[in-house]
Amino acid sequence: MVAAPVNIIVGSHVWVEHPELAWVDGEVFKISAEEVHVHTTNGQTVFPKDTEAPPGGVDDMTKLSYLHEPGVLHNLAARYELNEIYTYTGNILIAINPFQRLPHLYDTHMMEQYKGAQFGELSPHVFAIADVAYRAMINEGKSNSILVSGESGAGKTETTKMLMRYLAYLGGRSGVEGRTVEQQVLESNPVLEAFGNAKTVRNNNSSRFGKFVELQFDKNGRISGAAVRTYLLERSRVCQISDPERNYHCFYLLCAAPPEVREKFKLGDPKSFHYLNQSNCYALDGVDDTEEYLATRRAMDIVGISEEEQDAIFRVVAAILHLGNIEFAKGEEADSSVIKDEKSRFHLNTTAELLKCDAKSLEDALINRVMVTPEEVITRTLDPVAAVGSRDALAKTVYSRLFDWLVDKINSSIGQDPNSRTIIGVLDIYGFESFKLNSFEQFCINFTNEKLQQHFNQHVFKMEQEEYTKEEINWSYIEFVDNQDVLDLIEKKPGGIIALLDEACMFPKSTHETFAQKLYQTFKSNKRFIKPKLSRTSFTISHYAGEVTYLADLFLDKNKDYVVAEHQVLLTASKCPFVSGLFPPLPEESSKSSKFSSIGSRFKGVLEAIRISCAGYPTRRTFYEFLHRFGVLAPDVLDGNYDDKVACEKILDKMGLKGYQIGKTKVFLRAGQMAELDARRAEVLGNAARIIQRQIRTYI
Ligand code: AOV
Ligand code: MG
Repeated sequence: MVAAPVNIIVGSHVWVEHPELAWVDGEVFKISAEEVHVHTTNGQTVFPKDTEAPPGGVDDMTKLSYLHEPGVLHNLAARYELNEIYTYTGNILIAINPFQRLPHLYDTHMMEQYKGAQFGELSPHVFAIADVAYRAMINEGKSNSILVSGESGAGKTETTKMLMRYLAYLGGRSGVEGRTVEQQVLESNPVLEAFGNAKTVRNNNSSRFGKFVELQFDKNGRISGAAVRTYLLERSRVCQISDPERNYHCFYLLCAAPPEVREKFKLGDPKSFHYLNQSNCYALDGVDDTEEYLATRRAMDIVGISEEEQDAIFRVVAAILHLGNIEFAKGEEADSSVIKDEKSRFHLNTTAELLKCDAKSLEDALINRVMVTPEEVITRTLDPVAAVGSRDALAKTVYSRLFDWLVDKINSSIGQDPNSRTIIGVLDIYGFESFKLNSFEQFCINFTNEKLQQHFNQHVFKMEQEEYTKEEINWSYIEFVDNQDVLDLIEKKPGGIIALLDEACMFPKSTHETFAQKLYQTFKSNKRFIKPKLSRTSFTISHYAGEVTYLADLFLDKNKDYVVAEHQVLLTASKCPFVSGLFPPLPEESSKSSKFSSIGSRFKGVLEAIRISCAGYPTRRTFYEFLHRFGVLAPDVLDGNYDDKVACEKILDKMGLKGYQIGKTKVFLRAGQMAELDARRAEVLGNAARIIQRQIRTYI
């Protein structure tokens, strides 16, 4: 039998079942109508006929009789053919992006079905995962987090929204009109997506920030508050995009707003704005930006952003577009610049008007720097290149402050429940990225994913194995991919790449070349670090998900995350309270842009998880819990005065179960054994209930 990807071709590597060796690997060298001819690596020629998995595949990969990569892929492919996009691996859900709407899969009827259903009873589904978390909270008072992980475009954000919708369904007030907490939580998604998502090469709606949503529940299991935490918005996109990507959605939807709005903000064709016309992509297939503008305003209403605030938000968005159109020419003095022409002056004046600040002050803040020394105040001029840098820095600062404001506003408007004792968290990050050219943004994104991968390793693998060791049960160790060495390479203090980058940023003389040289020297013999031949400024990191080559050229600039003092002064003085509110007077700029989340996980590395869940003991109970639950299966054992461990053993024997292990304090069951015991228990309890009913009836 062959277990291989569905499409076998000549040259495919396949696994072939072998009477003694279980499986041997081989290569297909001929395919005829009835037969596949395979040369195995142990020197045989075989003609396997059948495929291993049943036509629709198995819904839980721990049920696969043999575990290897082709078998897993084959199973996923077979299910995907039938639009079965979800498959379990023990208690992990694997989702494969269908790239088409499957409305019936997420409708109210489906939600009703999964509500309270036993895990594993129905087909694998994202609702089942949310249901487990919700039940654990209701029944055991446990908080839980659901981690959604996958490469860019895999479907994390869509999955997160489904999870939130289902939790809002379970914990919401059905039939209540108006702005309920759960509605606000759900509507925060379109608002954040309008300002934090953009089209990339991999995904038309790519999240350019990480997000952790914490849903708070009251003692009745109703959603009583929520907190949204975001991580590291990609700032560079505001002023720099490459074809065929787009800037953040909000710019395009504002350019498509009703005419009176566009007039008010002096907006026109997106093609006329430098921050948008660096790419040839303006419209997205199947997306109507006018409709998106209205939908975003509606979502803002529900989230609790007032008309006035909405107006100010879009005014700032428009100001950024005008700001980007200000160009500079060389000034009369050396290394100085002036506003290039009338057109640029128009945009300068419009920017100042929209931000409600003084046009002359804006001009000064763009082209001059003031240095205060103990003796005097020196004004230094910027050349046109530096002035463009200053302009772009201002755009990025304003935009990221605006984004932070939205997050804060959503949090304060939904409100936190100080009495909530249990939460369900949902993490949705930007997925692993590897483009033709990768810069600091990809470095940060991939570092975040690397962190999540480590969390996943620790959680699923290390803890699992430690528990087996602690309980002294027999266990042959399975090597899993440990990515601690990549993390050390990146984040070790001192000596890691980020530490070296921060150091380079502090020395005025450093360039990207000296930085790259320093990396080459320091990590010469690091297995995870590769210097590409012939390159003087790029470096390759061997990530858990593959090798990625980064261009170090803009790392220094992009790492410097501080607000230029002149920009701060300019905007603090804005006559618009919204704008000045984005720039509170305290210049407490301590941040370097290396704030990363360490919560989360990721599951490409899937295979290791499957191996452990399958070979391992996915369900375990303390002796006490076990006896409490399954004592009814053998009342004689309970009466027998055995110690707990022996009593557990006797019950398991009586049930005829094999392959379980008894540790020092816990019983470890194989996959499926808990369900079997539960079924027997239900049978016994069912009988007992029937007997009681019958007795009652005879009394009546
Ligand atoms: P991501 O969040 O994982 O990428 P998304 O959740 O944005 O990916 O999914 C990308 C696109 O795939 C969506 O816009 C949908 O068109 C489609 N899609 C995903 N899941 C489903 C589903 N369950 N049903 C139907 N269509 C789906 V990134 O944020 O780029 O890492 O950074
Ligand atoms: Mg996303």
